[in-house]
Formats: sequence, structure tokens, C-alpha cells
Amino acid sequence: MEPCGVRYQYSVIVLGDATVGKTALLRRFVEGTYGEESDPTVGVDFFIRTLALGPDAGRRVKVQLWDTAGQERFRSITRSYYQGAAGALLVYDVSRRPSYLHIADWLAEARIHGPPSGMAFVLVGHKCDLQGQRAVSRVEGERFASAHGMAYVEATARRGVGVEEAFVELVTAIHARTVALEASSSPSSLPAKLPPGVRITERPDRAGSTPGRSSRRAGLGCSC
Ligand SMILES: Nc1nc2c(ncn2[C@@H]2O[C@H](COP(=O)(O)OP(=O)(O)OP(=O)(O)O)[C@@H](O)[C@H]2O)c(=O)[nH]1
Ligand SMILES: [Mg+2]
Repeated sequence: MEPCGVRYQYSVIVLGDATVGKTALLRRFVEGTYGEESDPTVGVDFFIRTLALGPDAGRRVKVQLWDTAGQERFRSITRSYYQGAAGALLVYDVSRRPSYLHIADWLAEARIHGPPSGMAFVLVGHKCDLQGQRAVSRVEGERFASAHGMAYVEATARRGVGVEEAFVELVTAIHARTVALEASSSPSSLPAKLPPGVRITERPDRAGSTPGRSSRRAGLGCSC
């Protein structure tokens, strides 16, 4: 297998009330598709995408994305995935005020059940195409996000606006933490310091002496 240059792998989780459009966001981000009809997620679903980060898009990272059911009856299943996530997208529907009011609960849940090292968060005001039915202003979303130290993005999976930005914002925040940790750690101490949801393979061998070996071992066989 040829080395693909992907060293970093991050796990992120998407949280929010039922029908706010979590699955629609993920489908748009990963598959580039949107369908009006969408079955409620049962438990947890899994997506994967490789992203190019940085000003020159030179840093490629692989992102595992966990789509969770918003329905209360699946909560004990979905909670068990928080622990392995490096970051979370908190999603509400701008046309349904209760889904915004519940974001504080989702954030508290993620903090309680997430990794002790903490997670990166991005708040998404979703379905912003529904301007005539808006029940939460952009300012309210921005205010909540800034009060909790996270970025705010308005998005619509239907129109394909803001979706890439929301995920890239989250992965960039995780990546910045990882690079800082890497810079302040010796290669031997780094593995023990990496938080859940973050994996770094050996530096890709562009000379080709042991191509892809660590990637296969880590289950990161390149499909990108
Ligand atoms: N207007 C509008 N509707 C959307 C958008 N995205 C999704 N929807 C609608 O919202 C419905 C629910 O979307 P889902 O993605 O299934 O919602 P979910 O958050 O995954 O729901 P659960 O899996 O039950 O937690 C879809 O059937 C779409 O009709 C959007 O950007 N704009
Ligand atoms: Mg869903």
C-alpha cells in the first residue's frame, strides 16, 4: 500500500435533539447528498471522511464521525460514545426554540460523560434556510457559543451552506490542540498523553522504506 500522508485521525460526535438534522448534516458533509425524507437514527451511526486542513490544504486528517440518535430512548447507547470523542458538534434547529434551549443540556451531558481531558465544541444553528420560521436569532446562537468558548456556525444541509465550515471549524480546533501537545512532548511520551479520539500514526514514510506499515497496524489503511 502506498503511503497516503494521513498521520492524524480524530473521532467526533454529533449531538442535538431529534430531527434537528444531524444525519442530514453528516450526509451532506460526507456524501454530498440531501434527502427530504430521513429515518430517525437508531442508536449510533458511523461516517468517515478525509479532510485537507491549513492555508495550503497541505495537512490531511482522517475524521471518524459518530451520528447519534436524538430520541431520549437511545440516550444510554449514545452516551457510551462520548468518552471516545475528541470533539462534538452541538446542533439545534433555528426554527424550533426548544432545540436551542436544550443545547445547554447537551453540553452538560457531553462534559459529564466525555473524556476527562475535555472536548472541542462547535455550535451549529441548523436549517437556516427556514428564515420565515426562525425562532432563534443568529445573535442568540453567537452569544451562547461565545459564553461557552466555542465557534458558532449557521448551516443548512438542504442548501449545502455552512456544512463544510462547521466540521472544518471543529476538526481545526482539535488539530490545533493536537499539534500543541505534539510540540510540547517527546516522541516517547506523546502516545500516553494523547486524549481519547485522537490517534497519530508514525510519520508517513515518503521514501517508501516501510510504507503504510503503521497505518495498517492502527487500522488506518488508506482509503483516501
Ligand atoms: N428546512 C430544512 N430541513 C432540513 C434540513 N436538514 C434536514 N432537514 C429536515 O429535517 C428532517 C430530520 O433530519 P434528520 O437528519 O433525520 O434529523 P436527526 O437530527 O438526524 O434526527 P434523529 O436521528 O431522530 O436524531 C429531515 O427529514 C429533513 O426533512 C435543512 O437544512 N433545512
Ligand atoms: Mg439522525
